[in-house]
Amino acid sequence: MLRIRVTGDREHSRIMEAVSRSDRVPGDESTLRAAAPATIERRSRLSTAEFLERYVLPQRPVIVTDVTADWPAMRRFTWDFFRERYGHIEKTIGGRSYTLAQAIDLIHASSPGNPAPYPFNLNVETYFPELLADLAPHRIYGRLDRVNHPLLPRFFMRGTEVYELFFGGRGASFPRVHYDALCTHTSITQVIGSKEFFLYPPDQGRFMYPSPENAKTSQVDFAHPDLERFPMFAFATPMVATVGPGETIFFPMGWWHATRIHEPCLSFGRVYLDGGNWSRYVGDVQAYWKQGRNPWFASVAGAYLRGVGRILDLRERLM
Ligand SMILES: O=C(O)CCC(=O)C(=O)O
Ligand SMILES: [Fe+2]
Repeated sequence: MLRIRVTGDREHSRIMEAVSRSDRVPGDESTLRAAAPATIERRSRLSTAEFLERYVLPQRPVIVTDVTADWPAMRRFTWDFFRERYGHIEKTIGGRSYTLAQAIDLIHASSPGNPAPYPFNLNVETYFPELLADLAPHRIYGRLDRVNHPLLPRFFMRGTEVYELFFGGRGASFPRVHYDALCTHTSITQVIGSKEFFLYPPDQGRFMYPSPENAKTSQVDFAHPDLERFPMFAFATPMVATVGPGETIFFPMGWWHATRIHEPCLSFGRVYLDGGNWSRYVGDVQAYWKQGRNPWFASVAGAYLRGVGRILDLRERLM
């Protein structure tokens, strides 16, 4: 997680200019050009069958506008609600510690020239488990809610957060294009304000210059791409969408993404597992435990999770 400063629309135009240059590449290089960006569909009153068939199975992103129709959070969650009840919670960003109350003040004063620290993200189960009931019911990206299945104790999700709240202000950005840890599918719901998303399909990983420390994170500074150092990034072609209050964006495993914020913004993120990302997830869990120098547990966990995967596949086939 990193923090950058964004200087607004000028930078956006630079990115877009770089992107449009990819349309003018002659000769052989034209094969590098990414497919023309489709728009992300916006749907409501979507049946489970259509959701699975049109978005989950083919691993296409979608914005669903009515997941939150019955969420108490949409009425209850205000800046004052968090300032009064949870203002004391502290988080360190960029080496400095802020309380949530301070962050909320900074969020309201935030501007592209002086953005509030971001991401100010807090794990819901750790800091406010009592709020999960306000952030429900969910639409599950998959047939079963595998992340919460009794066969999958929470420690198998170590290496990611399952439920998170993100507090951000105008001009802030999630700066590094990345795809999510443990190869999860992800949804982000706007509870207050809107957020702009830049999504790149998995095959555009070849333009991303993954960092040597973390292959899921691009080295390119998204808001100020250094195209001399990272020329292929000019070929990356994002799908861009602004997700508004009450809307939820779902994006599948492996989709690279970054965000920009244009107004005080509170988002709720959560992750999903299903048959489509299970084997990548199991590989990542093993890598996580190996990195923690626990190779014995890594192989036991791998064998266990592969077995769980087979049981859940079967269970889902019978649904
Ligand atoms: O909501 C955002 O700003 C992006 C969050 C994100 O991509 C992440 O936490 O992995
Ligand atoms: Fe992410």
